[in-house]
Amino acid sequence: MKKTFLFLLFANVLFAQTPKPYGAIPSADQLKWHQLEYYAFIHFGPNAFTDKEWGDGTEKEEIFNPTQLDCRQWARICKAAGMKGIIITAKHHDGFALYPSKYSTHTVRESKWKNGKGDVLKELSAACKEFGLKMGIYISPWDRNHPAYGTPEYNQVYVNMLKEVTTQYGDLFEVWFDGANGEGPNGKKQVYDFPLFNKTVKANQPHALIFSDAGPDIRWVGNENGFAGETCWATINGNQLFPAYNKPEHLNVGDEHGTHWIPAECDVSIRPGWFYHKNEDNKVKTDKDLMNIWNKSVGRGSNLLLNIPVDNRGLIHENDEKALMNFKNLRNEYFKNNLMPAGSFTKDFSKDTYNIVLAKPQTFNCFVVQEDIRYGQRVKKFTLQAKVNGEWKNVISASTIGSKRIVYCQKTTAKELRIFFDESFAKPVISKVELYNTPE
Ligand code: FUL
Repeated sequence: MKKTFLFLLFANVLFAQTPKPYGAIPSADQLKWHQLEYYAFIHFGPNAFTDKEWGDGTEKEEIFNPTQLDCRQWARICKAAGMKGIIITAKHHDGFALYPSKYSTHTVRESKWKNGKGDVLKELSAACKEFGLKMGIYISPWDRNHPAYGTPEYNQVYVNMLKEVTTQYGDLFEVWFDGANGEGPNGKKQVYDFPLFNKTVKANQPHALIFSDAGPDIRWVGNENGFAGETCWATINGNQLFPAYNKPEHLNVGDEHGTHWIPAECDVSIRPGWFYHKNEDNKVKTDKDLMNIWNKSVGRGSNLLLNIPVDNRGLIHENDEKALMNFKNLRNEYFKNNLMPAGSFTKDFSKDTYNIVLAKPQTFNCFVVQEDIRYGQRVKKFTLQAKVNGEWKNVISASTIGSKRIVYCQKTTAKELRIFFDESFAKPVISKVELYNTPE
């Protein structure tokens, strides 16, 4: 009798602590990726010297000659900005490789930079290591320079280059496949062999996540403004997706009950262009613009991949650095003082309500909530209520939560709060709640 009772008690505790996963769930590497939240994109190459966004592949290699290139400066700034990694354009659509590839004659080796002895990826890899940042690679399948582009041989050329970048520069956290598929120098279009590309990445970097319009690990968010859907599911019906998938609204929102965990990543540039243009020196996004993007990317359960173009000196421009630091300070100001740190409140989590009693009344205008996504994304709609003058008032009504949700409301003062899960596919598993009084 006693034993059975103990067993039941134990089983109960176990069950309470380890809920059964609901639907598609993230892999261990995706879980780690969610925690990164914010990292840099660096677009750099001949375009920084020709003032173009899309080089046509005929640019002379000698124009690539950054006289002050300093990957340590990039890494120092990204680290100070609070970013967790850097994804660099190892090769953009113009085909120019920032490393001396054996499979191309359009690379740093043919340029004047360091008399052809330089390797940007090597320098970046060392700088990332030194500053404790992760490294990722963007390597454009579209190649407007390579003579084999548009023929079946090109897929093998591309795979060979993929092998180089995935074996020579240490661990990569992400490999970024751009969907652009235009004509090569011979006027031909390529039929990309994505299954082979994916296989190559996974063989050499089993922990790297692959980004593309169609995943398989991370999906495009469907726009280049940095905005995830107000409702945003990390789950999506992956079998419906393909490279150059033409339904951005679908990618933006995902699918409730989606069959695969393929979270959205928000890529956006700190300037209008992806590459450096002098005439955009005064068009750098402000800390407030970036905060708005933060709320609509990280604040909707996605990651923010913020592009900083490196200029023709080979440096991050002073104006971009300033904007990044102002943004870091503003984020600190917003999220420094959690009014509801662990242990400062009591909670009672019943079936569809989460009751919270604070130690003392607090004035807040921002609520941050996270689901424990190890158990899937469950909540479809929730309401935050506060007891004001003895009466429960709705202060926030929002849809999905996922890895993180940041929502704002009118300034409200209350001691008692409750979260109603209006719609949830299974009992919600909330890992964290926070409350802030932000400047706006
Ligand atoms: C797009 C490209 O065409 C742009 O040049 C840029 O690299 C952006 C991130 O992706 O598809």
